[in-house]
Amino acid sequence: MTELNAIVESAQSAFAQAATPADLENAKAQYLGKAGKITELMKGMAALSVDEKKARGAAINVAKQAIEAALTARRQALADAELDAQLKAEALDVTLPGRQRGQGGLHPVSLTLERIEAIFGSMGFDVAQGPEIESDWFNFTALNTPEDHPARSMHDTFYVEGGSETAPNLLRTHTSPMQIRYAVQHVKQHRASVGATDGLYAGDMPEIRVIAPGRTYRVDSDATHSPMFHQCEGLWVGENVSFKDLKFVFTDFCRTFFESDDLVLRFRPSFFPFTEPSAEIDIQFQSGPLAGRWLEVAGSGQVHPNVIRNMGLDPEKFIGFAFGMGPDRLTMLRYGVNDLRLFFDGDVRFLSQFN
Ligand code: 2U9
Repeated sequence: MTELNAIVESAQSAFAQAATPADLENAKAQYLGKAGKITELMKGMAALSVDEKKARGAAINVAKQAIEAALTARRQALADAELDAQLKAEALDVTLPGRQRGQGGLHPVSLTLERIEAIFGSMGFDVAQGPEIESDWFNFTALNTPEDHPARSMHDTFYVEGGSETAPNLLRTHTSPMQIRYAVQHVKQHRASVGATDGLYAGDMPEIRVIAPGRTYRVDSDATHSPMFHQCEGLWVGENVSFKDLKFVFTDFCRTFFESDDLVLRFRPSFFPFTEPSAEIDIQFQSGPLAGRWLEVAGSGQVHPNVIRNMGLDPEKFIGFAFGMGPDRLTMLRYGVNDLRLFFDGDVRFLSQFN
């Protein structure tokens, strides 16, 4: 039966050459398929006698079983090889360093805001947060800046449609509106608790001591101005508050904030519609890298009587001081950053240096 042996050998060699399961199935079809060599041999037995069929059939069956055994062995070998390759590809290198989740941190301006809040908090100031979309009334008019006031042009901002005297219609240009909101609420609650009647309030009242940190907006953009910037304003209203309290509070704040007792303050006369008299506050370090230069850090003043009235208080009885500073600028000074835009570009290489 050399013919059958030759077929078996050729099947074994075809199976051995099949490199993939698909190749192997194609090779199988050539031998065991409907038109395969073994099937053709079976069909060819039709003309043989019964005895010849017996002998020929048995021989073909032996060959068929040998081919099937070769097929099964090759199938197993290919499956083993595939599994080996997969295991190799997915092998874990336990000596590789683990994947770490990137650690986040606070934005440098947020660090400054937290610092400011902690320092003023320790001096008994409340922290007030409020709307960034404000009404004309709280942003300007209540702060002694009526519609035709020239100071409005320095506060050019983004207006949204609609709006009326009390409906929000602009992006706030400072955080002062939050302080007047806070003061009005404080006075209202106190009046209700003592059952005070109409008119400006002139009775006893706990002092108003509050800071308002947050985002503010103006149409302005260069290395030291951004259309969105931060402010933190402070307000202290009572019966006996004076400029000397302002000077003490602000000196203490600057020394704590900059971690240096080696700095002095100077008050330069200025103008703000909501304070009278008003002053710019400059600081000068006596030592260190910034020593000798006067640096403007805040505006301030005694709260204007019209603003005290808009809180519902009698300006003959109540007096106060206010100040306003730019946390962006304070952050630049503290860390020696010279371009404000770096804070808002969102470049993690810059921002991650502060944590
Ligand atoms: C009320 C009454 C008065 C807040 C004040 C300033 C002076 C001031 C700016 C300085 C630089 C902010 O960052 S900046 O643009 N602010 O100069 N702000 S007095 O006066 C108030 C606030 C609220 C009810």
